[in-house]
Amino acid sequence: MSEDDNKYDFLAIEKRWQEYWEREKTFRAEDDSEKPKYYALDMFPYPSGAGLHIGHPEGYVASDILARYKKACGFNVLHPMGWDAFGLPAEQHAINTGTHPRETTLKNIGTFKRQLKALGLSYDWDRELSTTDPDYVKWTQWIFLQLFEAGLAEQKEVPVNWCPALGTVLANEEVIDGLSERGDHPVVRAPLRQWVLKITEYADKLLAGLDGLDWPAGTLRSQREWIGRSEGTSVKFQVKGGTEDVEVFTTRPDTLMGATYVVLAPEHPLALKLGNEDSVKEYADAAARKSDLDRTADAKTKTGVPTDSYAVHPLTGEDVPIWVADYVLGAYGTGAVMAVPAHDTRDFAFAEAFGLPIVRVVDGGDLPYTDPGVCVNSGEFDGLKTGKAKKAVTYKLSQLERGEKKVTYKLRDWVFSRQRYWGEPIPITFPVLDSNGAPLPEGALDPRVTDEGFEIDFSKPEAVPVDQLPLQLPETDDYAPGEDPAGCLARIKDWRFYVEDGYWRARETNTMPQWAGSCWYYLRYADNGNDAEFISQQNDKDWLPVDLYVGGAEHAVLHLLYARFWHLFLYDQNKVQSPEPFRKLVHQGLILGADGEKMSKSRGNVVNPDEVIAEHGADALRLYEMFMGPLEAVKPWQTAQVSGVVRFRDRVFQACAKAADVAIDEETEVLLHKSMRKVTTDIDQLGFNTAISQLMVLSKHLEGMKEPPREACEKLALMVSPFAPHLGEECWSVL
Ligand code: ANZ
Repeated sequence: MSEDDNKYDFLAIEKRWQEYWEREKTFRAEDDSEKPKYYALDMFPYPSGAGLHIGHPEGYVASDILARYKKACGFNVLHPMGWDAFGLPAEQHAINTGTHPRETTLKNIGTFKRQLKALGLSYDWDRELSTTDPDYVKWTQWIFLQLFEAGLAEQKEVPVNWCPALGTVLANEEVIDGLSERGDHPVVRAPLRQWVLKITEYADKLLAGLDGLDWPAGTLRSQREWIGRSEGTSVKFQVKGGTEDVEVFTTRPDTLMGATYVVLAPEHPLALKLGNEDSVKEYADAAARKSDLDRTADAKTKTGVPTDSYAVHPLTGEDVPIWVADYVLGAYGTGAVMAVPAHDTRDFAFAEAFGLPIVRVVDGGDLPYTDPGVCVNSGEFDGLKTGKAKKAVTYKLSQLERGEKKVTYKLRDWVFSRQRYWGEPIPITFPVLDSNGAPLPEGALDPRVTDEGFEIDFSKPEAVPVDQLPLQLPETDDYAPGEDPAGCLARIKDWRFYVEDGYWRARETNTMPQWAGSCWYYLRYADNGNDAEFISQQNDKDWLPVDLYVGGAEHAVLHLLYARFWHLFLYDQNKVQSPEPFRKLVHQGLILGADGEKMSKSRGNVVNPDEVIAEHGADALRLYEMFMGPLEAVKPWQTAQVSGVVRFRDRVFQACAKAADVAIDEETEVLLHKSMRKVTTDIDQLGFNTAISQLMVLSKHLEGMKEPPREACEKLALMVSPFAPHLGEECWSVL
């Protein structure tokens, strides 16, 4: 054999096997199989214009290794891929270039798909889906309607940051001193009619469900903190000389005797009714422009204004002043606190700043003393330890009808409306009324051509009938947001207004957020193409829950909480049979540039997967990304090390190419069995870098032999296959 014959021609070999797998549908998942199932899921990508980046393959290869390994072990494997394809960038691109977002999206999907195929991932492409497919949108809308009918989707006036110039609602982080971060346009805090999903009704279930999950500890913690269940006591302070009560929420009722003032959030309904209104109003307006994070940061100097009123202490009957301050949040607890400066850090800073009294009621170290201890200066409660005192004070308050046990959550209901084009239309319609408030008959006037003489009755939302789903987006070239807070669809009047049974009706013009489509895609893969149901009972039972879910830690809360919420809801409705969708979850670590910094165009440290594949091959890219370090670790790209895995690949091939029918010697046999044990246990634990190290040792040994025993080479090829599948196939066929 000449040198050249021996050279591993990865470009031709990889292409050949990829074509083979596609032609043979090697990775088709079988419905109704006798085999045990394994469902390996990737977080599906947003098909951006930039194409695949080097971080994508890391998670995809990891789940692919498990999928291929389980298949080899006799499992019926479901390993699908799809596209999270609604969202802002395609719409922004449309506004800038006039290209319809659907066109951009299709083009980008084409690029992504080509790139993923070049990696040799074992997807069942027959199950591919895009959240923008009409057939998928239909069921996303259907699930929304299930929520609507169960009373979990409702309209609410929600104060939002509305920027008329940009024609959109902005997040708190996008507003700086009342101006939009982008473009410096004025932003007003205005109540807007929004669709809200009542995820708070699922707070306890979402919390309880976390206990049984094999998820990263940090992600479980993030979800628990996000839900933020807090047990405490609500206490009513009567406003002196009035009939109103200020109700506060406290986790330390044992410190009630040390409450020396009461603080209302600037948004509190009583804030502008207790005197000193001008200052309070000015203060509240300024607070409305700050983020909650800024307001509550411990390090911030505390600001506030006094009202002219006092509250009556429920136990002592003493007067305590009522203040307004923005370190108290309007949307948490009751939006008011009893301030105990001796034992709470923020209250202490505030009392110091404004000269308010500080009374110690828990024995212990320096003030503020925030640990538990024993009650002092607390009358009948003196001598009680914190735990007992909490109960005793709460009991006393309940006797006086001035308080009770209370649980609060940090979790807020989910604002589900977007005033955008490129999303699923919310499948709801409303009656149109004439100027007398009666249903507007066809022929009276045409709401498509005039803006006057009629009104939409938002108080009577009605579901679009299921047989009319999907409710599709209208075709338009006018995607730009505008001055109408109802969103850009409100301008497309031929779509918005229609006649039914002789009367005009109006469609909802808000669309769903991008989160909607990613809430249930893993269900659809298991029964893609089912026209009659979003998933059949049988396929749900056969495939769900997902056995392994791999994706970025940036989704620790929102996506992973929203998806769990929809799934738990569907479970309660008897539509799915498992309460939790994702049994095991793993986050791949970020891949940094060679300089140890986050990859970015401006730094010039971006590695392009297409180039790596062209130069070294897909197997080399796969092996390198798995060999860089533990899957979850953050790690820098080091191009020089790619040649190390290339040498390994070539060595495996050389060994197999010269395999001989000779009896296996003892040294080789011991090493082989040790390797089999290590590689299989490592794969089960997703310890891919150490599995590859072991395979390197084995391949070096075999390649160093004059006549490597065929039996050992076959095992090597099998073990290498999940990591470097083209190599595995090639070796197997050579053997
Ligand atoms: C009196 C007190 C005394 C408190 C003390 C703490 C220590 P978590 O654990 O996060 O639930 N609080 C209540 N509502 C608030 C709001 N809307 N904005 C800001 N702070 C609020 O925190 C509960 C505690 O946070 C409550 O207990 C209250 O302060 C404060 F020695 O009440 B505490």
